[in-house]
Amino acid sequence: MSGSGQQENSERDSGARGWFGRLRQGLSKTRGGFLAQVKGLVAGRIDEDTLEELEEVLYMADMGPSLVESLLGKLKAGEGAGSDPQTRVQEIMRSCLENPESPPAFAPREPAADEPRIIFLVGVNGVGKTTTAGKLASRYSAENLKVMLAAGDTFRAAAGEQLTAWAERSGCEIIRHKEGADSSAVVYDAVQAAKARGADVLLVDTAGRLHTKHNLMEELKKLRRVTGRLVDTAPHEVLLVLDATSGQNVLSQVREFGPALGVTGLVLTKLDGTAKGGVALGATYESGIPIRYVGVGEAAEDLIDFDADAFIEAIFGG
Ligand SMILES: Nc1nc2c(ncn2[C@@H]2O[C@H](COP(=O)(O)OP(=O)(O)O)[C@@H](O)[C@H]2O)c(=O)[nH]1
Ligand SMILES: [Mg+2]
Repeated sequence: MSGSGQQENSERDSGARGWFGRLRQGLSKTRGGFLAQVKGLVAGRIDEDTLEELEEVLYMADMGPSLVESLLGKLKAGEGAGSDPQTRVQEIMRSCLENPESPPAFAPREPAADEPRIIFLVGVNGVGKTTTAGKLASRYSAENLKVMLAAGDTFRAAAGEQLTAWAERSGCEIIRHKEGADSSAVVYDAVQAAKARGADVLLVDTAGRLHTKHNLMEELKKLRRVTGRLVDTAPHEVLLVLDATSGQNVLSQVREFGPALGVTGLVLTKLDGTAKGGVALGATYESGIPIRYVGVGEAAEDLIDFDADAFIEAIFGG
């Protein structure tokens, strides 16, 4: 599985079709939106007025209070004062991401050699869980890994159909029950099947809406327990999927789901649809949970490994 998320450098630079080209394209609204303002502001000298305006722009960009305060604090303290202002802001942003406000509470785990890697996709309705599960299935299949999908969202019939379409596209097996079935039964069957058939990866799609939010959380916790009973190191990764176009809600979803569900990584989707892609940075800074992937479109190849340097370069770069 070593190759799972590793993007080759050669792929990076293959023009608009390389992953960096798609990332840049996906972030074009952000680059043209608030970051154009940031660049304009820091083009000259950074003085009191600039700092005030910068604070406003960063807040408007949904970067979240923690990251904004930390950035401004470092600027005020004169960090990187020797470099040109834009480089300073970029460098400070990079160092904030390397040193988040809090350390991550949960780390991904490694499966034993003969066990499947089990990855949960969680998050509220419509953020892109099913799509991300499908994109990951095609990516892993392309690496010649044996992939299975579990249709854990039994609440909506469409979710199962959507996941089936992805399974067909990537040629992997899907475990799916009828609409309204108990999702822990689906997950139980899927984990058993993945073990029995020697799958390398099992991707578990889950529901984002139940009758109440409390029910949703309890159900997701139950899925974790069921899985852990069958494979004690599992789930190996819990990915919280977040819709970058939903602004400040991103930060509140991270606060709510992160600790309750043992989230090990964030996926920021729909960056192609927002000028406020900076929310991704605020979410990871505040929670300490690393961003694993970003989504910049609906196609299978529009899921890109997160790399802080590349991300910052793609939003600031000329
Ligand atoms: N533009 C864009 N659309 C996306 C992205 N990820 C998901 N979507 C779309 O968002 C909608 C909801 O996605 P879905 O996977 O069904 O969300 P779920 O309810 O969390 O499972 C679908 O129309 C997806 O095609 C992305 O990165 N970019
Ligand atoms: Mg879904």
